[in-house]
Amino acid sequence: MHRRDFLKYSAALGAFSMLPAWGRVIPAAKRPTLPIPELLTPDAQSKIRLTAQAGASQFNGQKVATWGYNGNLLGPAVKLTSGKPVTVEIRNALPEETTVHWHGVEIPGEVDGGPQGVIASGATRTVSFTPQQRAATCWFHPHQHGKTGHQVAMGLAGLVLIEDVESLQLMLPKQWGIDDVPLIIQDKKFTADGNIDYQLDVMSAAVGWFGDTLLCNGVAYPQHNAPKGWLRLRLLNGCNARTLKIAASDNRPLYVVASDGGLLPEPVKVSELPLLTGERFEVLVDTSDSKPFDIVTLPVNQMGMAIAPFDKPQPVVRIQPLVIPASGSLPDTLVKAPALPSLDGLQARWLQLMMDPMLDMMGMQALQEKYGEQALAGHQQHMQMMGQMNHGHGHGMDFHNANKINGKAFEMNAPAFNVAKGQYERWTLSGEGDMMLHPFHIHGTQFRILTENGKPPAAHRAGWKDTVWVEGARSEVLVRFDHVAPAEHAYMAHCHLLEHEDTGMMLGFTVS
Ligand SMILES: [Cu+2]
Repeated sequence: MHRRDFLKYSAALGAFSMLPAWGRVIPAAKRPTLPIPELLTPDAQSKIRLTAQAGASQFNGQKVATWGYNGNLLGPAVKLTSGKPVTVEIRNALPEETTVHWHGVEIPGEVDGGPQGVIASGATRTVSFTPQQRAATCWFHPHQHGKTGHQVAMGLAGLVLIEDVESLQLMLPKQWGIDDVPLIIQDKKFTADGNIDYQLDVMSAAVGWFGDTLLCNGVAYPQHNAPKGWLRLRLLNGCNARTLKIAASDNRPLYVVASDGGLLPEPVKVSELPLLTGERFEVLVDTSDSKPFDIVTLPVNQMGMAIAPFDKPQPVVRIQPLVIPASGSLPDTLVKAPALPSLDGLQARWLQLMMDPMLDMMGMQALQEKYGEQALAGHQQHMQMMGQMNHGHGHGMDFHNANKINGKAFEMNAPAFNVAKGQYERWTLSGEGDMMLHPFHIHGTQFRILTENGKPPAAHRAGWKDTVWVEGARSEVLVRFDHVAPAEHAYMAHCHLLEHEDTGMMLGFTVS
């Protein structure tokens, strides 16, 4: 047991020590304990220190080189309060350049940590900002252009928890690591010599990088012992490319209380909860029947992602209810949802997401050669069609710039357009033309989804969001930017399938 876990358990046991002996925790013998990221709050000077560093972690008894913030893998959960300023000192102790992007946090482009916010190896960058938004579970991760996929795969990711008055007044479970539990879910694969087996190549540029091992907070299939009652899970899909479909192994319902940008008007009961890469949802689960169960991810119909073992449900974490009762509850209503403004006369923008058809075909061929027919997840016809279209073309295709928006691969120094600060705009994100999944993310805003891949959004996706599903059809979002972003620190709009992003499916835009 790590010292941190021990402290956590001591604290939990301390709180429960009034209970009779039969109420005490009986630790599971074999399964690893779910590690809980340390809460990092601003100090008396409103300061937080993060160091991106190289280290090592153990997987399957093997030592593997990993990267983390303030540790070997992943990072702390940075807890901020809406309206309170914070200064973050970011030291880069990695052997290469990196950036730290505050995903979902509405702050000026200058401090947003996009690909222009480079921190050289050995250097420190200090950013100050004041989150003004609603309570939400956000996250931070690298955004180094062309390297984001690799740096995230190496382990760089941490949570940002924003609190506000409203969220504190609700009776939701709030005991960090006890009944308010983060689940950072990622897939990885390893080389025999103890490294994370990452490639950015034609195959991953087309379908994304994926692994064969599922990790939850950095360990495979851990266990969490939870007080009996309402358990709050803060889910983050931190995978590079893999869509998750979260469920309880015994089909007990999940009550979604928050999406990317904050609390929903009321809980939404679901039995399955798909999460695109980069997305967060907070769910409450009732454990009052005292029966243990697993949180699992079910197979998804995404190219490359049904390869074994992901052709079957994969356990994420075992939940073992304790005898002691939990203190939180599931409120009937959460927060007031502001009505959508009138959509008449809004500035409209069209972002056409495009994959070079040659990359599309070559990527699928590579996938089929390596993993067989089933890896295509029913897209065989599409591949044959692409093959006919591309016959004799595509020699010298540069996969590093083969993913595009509106016909252009990402250009660092050429923002695509300027948005007027504080004005609503209606953006259409079109995936028409290829059959690939594009989880699309926009910096500097929490938006509302008007239509999602040609349909009205599901109830739990109709609140505050920063990532939207685009897959062969159109999605429309209502965006507004309340901070400025100059050309030197433009905001990004991009596919959050990290290998699509790294190979060009991203544009910068300014706000003034
Ligand atoms: Cu994409």
